[in-house]
Amino acid sequence: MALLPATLLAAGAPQAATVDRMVLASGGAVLELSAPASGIMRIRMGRGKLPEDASWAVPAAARAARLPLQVTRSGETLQLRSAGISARIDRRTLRTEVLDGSGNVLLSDLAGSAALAAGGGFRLRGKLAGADHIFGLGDKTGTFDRKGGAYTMWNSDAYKFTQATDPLYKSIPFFMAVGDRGRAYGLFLDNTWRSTFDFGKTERDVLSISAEGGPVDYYVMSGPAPKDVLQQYARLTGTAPLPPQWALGFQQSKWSYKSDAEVRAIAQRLRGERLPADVVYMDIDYQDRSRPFTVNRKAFPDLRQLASDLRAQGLRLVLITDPHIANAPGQGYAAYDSGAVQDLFLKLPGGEYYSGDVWPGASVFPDFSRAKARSWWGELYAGLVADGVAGFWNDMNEPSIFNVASKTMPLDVVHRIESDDFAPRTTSHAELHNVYGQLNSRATYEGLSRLQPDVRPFVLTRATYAGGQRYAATWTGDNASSWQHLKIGTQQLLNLGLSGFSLAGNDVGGYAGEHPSPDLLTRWFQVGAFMPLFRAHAETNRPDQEPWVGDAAHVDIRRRFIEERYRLMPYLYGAAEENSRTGVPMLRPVFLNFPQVLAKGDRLGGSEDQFMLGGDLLVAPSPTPESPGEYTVELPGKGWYNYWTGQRLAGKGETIKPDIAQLPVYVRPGAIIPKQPLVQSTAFAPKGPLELHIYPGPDCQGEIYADDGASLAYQRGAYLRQRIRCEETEAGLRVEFEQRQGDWKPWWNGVKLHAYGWSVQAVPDMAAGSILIPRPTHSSGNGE
Ligand code: MIG
Repeated sequence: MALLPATLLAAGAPQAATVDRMVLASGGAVLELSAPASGIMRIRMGRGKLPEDASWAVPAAARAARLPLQVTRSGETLQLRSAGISARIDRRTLRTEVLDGSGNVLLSDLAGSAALAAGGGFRLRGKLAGADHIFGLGDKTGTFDRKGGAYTMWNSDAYKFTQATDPLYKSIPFFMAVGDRGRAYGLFLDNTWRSTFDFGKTERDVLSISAEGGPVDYYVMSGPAPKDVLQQYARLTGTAPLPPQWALGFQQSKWSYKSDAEVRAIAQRLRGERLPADVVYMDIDYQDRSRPFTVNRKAFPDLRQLASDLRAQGLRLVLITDPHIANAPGQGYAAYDSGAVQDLFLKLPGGEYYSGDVWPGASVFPDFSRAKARSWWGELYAGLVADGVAGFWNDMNEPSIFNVASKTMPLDVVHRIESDDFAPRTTSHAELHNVYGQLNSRATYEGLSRLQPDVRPFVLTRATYAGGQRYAATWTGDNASSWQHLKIGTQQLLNLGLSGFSLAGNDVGGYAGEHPSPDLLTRWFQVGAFMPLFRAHAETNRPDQEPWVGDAAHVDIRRRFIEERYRLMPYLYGAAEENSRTGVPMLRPVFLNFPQVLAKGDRLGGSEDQFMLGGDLLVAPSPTPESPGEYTVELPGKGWYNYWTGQRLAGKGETIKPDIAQLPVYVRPGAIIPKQPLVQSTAFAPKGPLELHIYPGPDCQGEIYADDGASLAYQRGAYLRQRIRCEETEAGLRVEFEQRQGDWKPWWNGVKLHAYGWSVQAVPDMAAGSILIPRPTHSSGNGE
């Protein structure tokens, strides 16, 4: 083991040394520190030896990188400095302190060797210095700010969860601590076992992280801005791939559209009502006896024809495929037979299959931690893909099991790890439980990529683990049709976005419980139209909940909001592309774009109910959405614009009197937002010019990104990226088009510039260079 250079440890040797990692042993424990990237310190510890260096979240290449560590010693304290981050370790106790690049302590007193419990497991304890707010941990409910709370990681089917339910479906053991002055750091514990995070709940200002087993293997990220932490986390766990553009369209789901005729009727109605939409989902009832990878041919005699007829209407099909395979030997059930032949299902310690009850009845479960099982699973999609099914939905992958108190499989079910850079071994469900859903969605994603190498896969998963954003979009599971859920859904998605998962949504209208009132459904459509994943879904045996339900006035409002989303598609798509490159989520709390709002204290600058879509749009639903009472919107500065009227606000906010037809949305002064003519589906090319909505103000700039929306041709240069800037001058408003990148030829025919407070102008294209919009002669208008 490469220990610290002996010279440095020798008594009275104060000299410095440079190493690529530092390993220290004391009290039976071995500790290792390394810096895989600028601003990131990785800390591992084990009893007698270090834990295995392998991960389901952090790919090998990201772990292998090592920046130099500069080591100095004073007395028993070793100081390690790397780019943007440093650490101090007590040689005797292995207690560690992590500091940022300027020497500010981020985490102090991280328990050293004493953290390791005798029987496996550990409890890390540290002081939450300057951590005024805590965010992350995925879509857990509780409170938006996790400070003062305690949370458990254990993927659970949480039907009709509430604000008090924990754990939920996902385990994303990553959080970000943010101080009142906007300085942030992050911590990611890469451990898949059941773990808990206590943010000062049990002991004030003390962070306590414990796990029942598995490695002490965590990363501290030094920011300093919240966005920097997200980029550091993305550097470790990856970013989401660029989604197909249709995934940003409106998606209509229901448990279940049960027949060919019913699916066609839904498509017909969407088009007949002129409700733009891109996707119709088919839930479990399309299958033969709920068996994954079968189709009930009585109800769906010709899936291929159905998919192609829908496609002609601009609609794509997404089908559910649960991980439970009916335990049906000798019945000609191909998914079972092919998996059994290759011996890919999970077993009990005695060697027989583990069989659990789920929708198909007795079921067996693929061993997704074997690369071989994942590639077999991926092949199961061949038939559905050939039929023209566009995307897949991986549900129940916590995994969820019926009729048992634990709601999942026994902890002694045996998994095999044969994958990535793990040493091959068997292990128990206790280790693999929290990563089962992530590996299921990985198998789906990689399978689809192999089946159609030049098509961007779309996978929606319910359960996942850190890093799962590389494979699938997600939703928050079985919410209820209540005002409370409409409200907490926003904070769930904000925290998901701060945990690596950008493309996410809540079931619009609510999934379970009482049928939503017309007002609740309308409000949900309004908010959903500004969320990254916009999918309406509801439980079985409930009255219809599609956007056309209710009186014409409500339907009109919902239509208007869905339409607005389609007009904003170039902006939305740009935000998705930015996420795929940088890890900064599409949906953002206000403080992510404007960290200074945190200085206002507990209200988080309105971040909890307000949210931003991309860098420029701020949406401000009522903090009490059911109430007709007035509320105040505070904006992160002066001169913001009303998105709907284009009028500039005089102050830093306004008082809103709720009106069911309206949802307040504001635009950052200095924004340039690309929009397009209305289409009924992203499958149809818009007709007319691209619109650039220019909202003059400081730092005036925007970007347009476009490509074919579906293939990987953008990776070979078939895209368009162009930055646009504006500046108010004596002579007028100067609009500057930078040089474009990429050689994609976009759909538009000319460009229309809407400069608010100035005028509307058409230009033939966005040739590099600048144009001048003259000062308006009268100073009223809003540009429209
Ligand atoms: O036991 O497939 O969260 O969206 O409609 C319920 C049926 C199983 C749970 C999912 C929900 C889906 C439902 N599923």
